[in-house]
Amino acid sequence: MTAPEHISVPLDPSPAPSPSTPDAPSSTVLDEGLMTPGGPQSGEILTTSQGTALHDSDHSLKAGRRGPTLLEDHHLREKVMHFDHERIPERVVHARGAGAHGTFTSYGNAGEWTRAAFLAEPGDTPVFVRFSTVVGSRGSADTVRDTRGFAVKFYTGEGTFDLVGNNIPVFFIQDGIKFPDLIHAAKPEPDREIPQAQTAHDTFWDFVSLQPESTHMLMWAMSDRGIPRSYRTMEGFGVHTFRLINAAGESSLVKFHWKPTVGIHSLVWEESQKLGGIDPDFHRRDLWNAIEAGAFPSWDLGVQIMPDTDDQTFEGIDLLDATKIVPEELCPVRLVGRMTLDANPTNYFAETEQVAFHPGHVPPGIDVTDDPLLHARLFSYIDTQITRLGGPNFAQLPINRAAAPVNDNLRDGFGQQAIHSGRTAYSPNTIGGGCPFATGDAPFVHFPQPVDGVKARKRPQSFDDHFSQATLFWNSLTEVERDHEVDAFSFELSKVADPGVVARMVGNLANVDPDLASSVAANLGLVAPSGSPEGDAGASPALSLVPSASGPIDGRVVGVLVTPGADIGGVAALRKALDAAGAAMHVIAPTAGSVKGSGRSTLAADATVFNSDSVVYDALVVAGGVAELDPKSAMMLQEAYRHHKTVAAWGTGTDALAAASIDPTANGVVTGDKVAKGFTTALVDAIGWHRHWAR
Ligand code: HDE
Repeated sequence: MTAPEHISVPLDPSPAPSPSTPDAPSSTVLDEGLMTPGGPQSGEILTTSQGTALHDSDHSLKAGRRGPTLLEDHHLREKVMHFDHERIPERVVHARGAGAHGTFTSYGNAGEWTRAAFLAEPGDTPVFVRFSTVVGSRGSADTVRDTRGFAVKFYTGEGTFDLVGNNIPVFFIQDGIKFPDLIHAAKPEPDREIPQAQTAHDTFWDFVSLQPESTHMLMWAMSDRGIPRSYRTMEGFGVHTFRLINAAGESSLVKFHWKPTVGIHSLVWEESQKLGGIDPDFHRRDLWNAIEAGAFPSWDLGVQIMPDTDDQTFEGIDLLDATKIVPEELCPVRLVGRMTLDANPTNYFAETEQVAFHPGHVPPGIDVTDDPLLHARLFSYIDTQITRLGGPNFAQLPINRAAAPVNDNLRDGFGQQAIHSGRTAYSPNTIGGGCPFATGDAPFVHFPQPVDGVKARKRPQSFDDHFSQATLFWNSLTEVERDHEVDAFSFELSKVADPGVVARMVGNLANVDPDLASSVAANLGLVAPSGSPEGDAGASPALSLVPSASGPIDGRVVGVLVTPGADIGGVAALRKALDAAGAAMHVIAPTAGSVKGSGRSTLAADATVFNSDSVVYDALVVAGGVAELDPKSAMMLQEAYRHHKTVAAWGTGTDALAAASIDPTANGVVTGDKVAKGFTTALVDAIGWHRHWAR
């Protein structure tokens, strides 16, 4: 897979003027030599970093075969020195992530609201996306209950736009000054460094129970949204309200949404916990494999457009309060383009690790609002890169380079890659012919918003409503989703040792909904507290994840259990049908290698019963010809069934279902005599429902 052209190929250096030319214009010339032949990875010969060919890199230079090692071994010292410094500090939040390249295709219908050409006009813009968890460290498991980062870098022709969002549309706090407190509370407790990548511990719930503004976000985090099936099946949100400016200079307020084209799907809690051990890379692997298989993940970009009024509210909702959504039923999400991810990174470190996002990277036509959470972010993101990427020149790293021409008068510093030419790195100047100068056809101009106020550490009164949208969220869930919500709160709070913290939190839940609070209290062996939830908070059906129809199954993985004697023709036909539907199929055999099937042919195993588990599959099928399954396979079927997944069998495989006590007539259980069209159609349809909650 190759990266978009502007990333794999160095930017075109402007012709370097001769240093003797007195009025040579200053310009940024990135060092071509680092990327092309002659750079760090060219030719077939192993060399030192200085290009000296080596004859041996396996033995240190010693005085005699048994040593000692000699200090003069410059190759040994360089090799170990470089290795010692291979790691850079991980991100303080969102440390664990996975990235991919792709393209954003604009529908060209947003010109009414924004002059940003990549949205206003039809056309393609290269993107790099990094998905992440928030709390865990770089090596933590993918499937933990957490918010997911959804950060998109658009390499637009008018400058880079970073949409640095999450898979949850609200946040825990309203003011960025509390972010260090929130993260300190969520991270492992500082004396024991426990627990990793978990919020189920005292300090997190201590903090959030004291911050009722967190309640709405907690409702989302404890819902199925906190344990997505895949990065490919998550929504994304810009969270804050941003501003769009059109060619006439008019401003609208906007909330950004990413809608996955394959639907929004989640794991069940038991799966997510098991996957943490069985495949900690589950989401990273899923993204990588889907792209390699050509099941390119895609999302529609949607905007909710609201008038930029003096009070910046919409239908009574304060648009500067990041703990609030604007329900889609009140303001429609209009689709303005589609993003498709079609290339995996070439090198994880160079791309996924070194990518540096910043909510302040906005091109002309997009601007920020006064959301106090956003304002702290506008400081934080480039500040953090100084520690993480070792200096101020991170914009020159290949993955961070703008697609638009750069001529910035920024000079020197650690990690400088450019060989700047000319004498003038300042403006205005005459010696450099006046270049570079500030203007251009469509420069970035901050929206001239009037500002007036008295300095105070206070928040607006409209930020005081902490529960009504938490209640709205609860009202919008189906029964099964409410059960999951209760289970999640119960699990997390059951891990909190301090009874005062638990009581305070359950007390907050009583202000959301009495059933929620009493169910959680009952699970925790507590008396249900009373609260004062809002009577008419309403509901937003768009917030429920339970689908109303079967959806696409692109990138899904179906396991087929076989034993010697399996119906190999049927397996081949099934593979063809699933392939046509965009899904992958893995043959799970008793041993590695191949299995002898019916007749004389053999079947290659993709996985074995002993190296796989039901939780890594979206559906399990027992092949015809299978007489009896071993206990582990039977357990896998039962587990898939318990997790509400599709299970299926054809021919004698149906006996194996019965032997595993699975009712062949139950919802989401597909059976047939052979792999005919009726069987494969029913199977694809059943998988498209994702889960069968009715059973
Ligand atoms: Fe971040 N956040 N954040 N954040 N955030 C970082 O930036 C920060 C917030 C988000 O894949 C850091 O480069 C503050 C909200 C994502 O590289 C850091 C505040 C939202 C990513 C930082 C917030 C996000 C980050 C860590 C409160 C959703 C990963 C390394 C004011 C809209 C980006 C880095 C990637 C990363 C600070 C709150 C999303 C420390 C101070 C709200 C997706 O700068």
